[in-house]
Amino acid sequence: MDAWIGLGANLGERRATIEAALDALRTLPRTRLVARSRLWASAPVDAGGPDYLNAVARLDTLLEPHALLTALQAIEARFGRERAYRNAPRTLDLDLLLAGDTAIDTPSLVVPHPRLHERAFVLRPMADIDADIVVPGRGAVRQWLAHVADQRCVPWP
Ligand code: PH2
Ligand code: MG
Ligand code: MG
Repeated sequence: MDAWIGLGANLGERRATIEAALDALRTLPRTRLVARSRLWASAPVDAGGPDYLNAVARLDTLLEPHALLTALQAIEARFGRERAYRNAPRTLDLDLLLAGDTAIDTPSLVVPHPRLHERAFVLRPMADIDADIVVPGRGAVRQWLAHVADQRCVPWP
């Protein structure tokens, strides 16, 4: 399965956390990290607190989506993720954005991520890897980029 993961952090040592989380993704069982984006600095969307660093990783995995989600949550916990309230500032957020061309709608997991096509901090890193990737039901990432041009989200050196 071609799985896309969004990474975000807006508390603590953001860059070190994202890089360590990418290493954690590399060590998942039956999984290969195929590509990663640059780091992007972004203003919080629908949330408060400090600016985020965001990135996206593309995995080739034999894990099924719910098993992958469980593995992502274990990595978040390892990096001290707390869930104080919805969209609270966080040390690490790992979101399953796409799981191949499948659509999943369960209480614990909705894929494609329902807001990914509205968010520059997801679309721009995805476009680093492949702007022609199709979000099932939405179309290619490339065509959504223009809709989020007003969102502050810049490459982080
Ligand atoms: N994540 C959110 C809410 N808002 N804003 C930015 N810039 N980056 C994020 O990763 C982010 C957000 C919920 O997970
Ligand atoms: Mg998120
Ligand atoms: Mg999340």
